[in-house]
Amino acid sequence: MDRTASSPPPLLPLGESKGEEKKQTQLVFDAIRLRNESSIPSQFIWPEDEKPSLDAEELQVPFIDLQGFLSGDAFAASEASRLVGEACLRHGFFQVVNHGIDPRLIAAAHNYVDAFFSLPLPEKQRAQRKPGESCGYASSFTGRFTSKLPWKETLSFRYSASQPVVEDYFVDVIGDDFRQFGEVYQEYCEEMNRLSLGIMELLGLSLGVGRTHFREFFQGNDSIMRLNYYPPCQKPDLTLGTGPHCDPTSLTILHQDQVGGLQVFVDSEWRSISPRTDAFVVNIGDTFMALSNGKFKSCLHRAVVNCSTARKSLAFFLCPGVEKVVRPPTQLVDKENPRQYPDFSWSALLDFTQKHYRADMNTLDAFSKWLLQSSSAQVPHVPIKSPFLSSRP
Ligand SMILES: O=C(O)CCC(=O)C(=O)O
Repeated sequence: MDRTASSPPPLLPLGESKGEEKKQTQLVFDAIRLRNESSIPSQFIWPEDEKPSLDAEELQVPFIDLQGFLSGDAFAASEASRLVGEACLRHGFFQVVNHGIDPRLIAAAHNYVDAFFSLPLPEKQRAQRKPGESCGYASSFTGRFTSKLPWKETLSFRYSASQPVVEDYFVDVIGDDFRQFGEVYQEYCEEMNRLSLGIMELLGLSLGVGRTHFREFFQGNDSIMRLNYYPPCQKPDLTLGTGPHCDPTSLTILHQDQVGGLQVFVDSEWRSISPRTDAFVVNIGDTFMALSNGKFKSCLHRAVVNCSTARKSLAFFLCPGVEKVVRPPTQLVDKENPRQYPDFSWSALLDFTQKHYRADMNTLDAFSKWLLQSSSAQVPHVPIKSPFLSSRP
């Protein structure tokens, strides 16, 4: 759609700083208009070597049937943990089916994504994410970065295993009319919490540290839920919906709608993971990679967009409680397997990714280096005999 005199440009100058030499203009990604534009603003055009392949081959990841495990069958638990372990040693991605989450709840969560993102921009901006914060509404990352911008809008909010903060968030920040949104996402997050603690049992079994170790570690988790909305783009071969990154969090449970767009970097190639309504895509994040002493992989992934259909995904990011020290269990550390990363708190890593570093495939190494350089006096002493900085897959 060509812009007309009466329709303002989708990238609106929000404000200008009165610098002596140069003006700085902040942009807004107004998806409702941009989705039909035949050319896209340069800030959304990715460099040649990062441009997407829209026809990536399928990545064969295991489908873990959780039914037996969830009903207490010990053999099913050991089989599921074996498959989970194999996937996590290789790339850290697998899918779960028969997970016990009501499909009506998943459908409702997707419907509310549509409802929220089709609101006029000023309404969505009631929840505008502030600089340095990890929660709120973000129309692309125009306020934070000036290049390689993602073609998406997101709404992120906190989930706490101890308080109904999701419900409160919608009412307090967006308004009383959004109470039902809050109720649905509160319930959805509670189910994600339950599922992720179950998966923590499988991860504990597959790492040989027992069923309860990681479950207990994440019992009082302080997690993040993100709603992703990718509008159509008339130049999908030039941009990315979500740029390549490893999740800094511990475990991600993703539900994608039927459109498709998730890609994972495995064996030096981008591969896609096609949607399946009855499955959740699960992946290890950097914090769990540190908890496993580098054994289980946090893998680079991204999302591509298309020219005809908006895509939605629901991402629950399990994170430790704020006071927790991230340190692998003693069984995973010995002479042959020295410590790979220093102790850290999740809040320090979150702060690093919000204020100092744009998450990519090297976040954990960069963070470890930064921790050691900038605050060695404050980091709890960890006796290690090897360099922290491992070479990443
Ligand atoms: O939408 C997707 O498929 C991926 C989303 C993602 O990687 C993220 O939200 O961090």
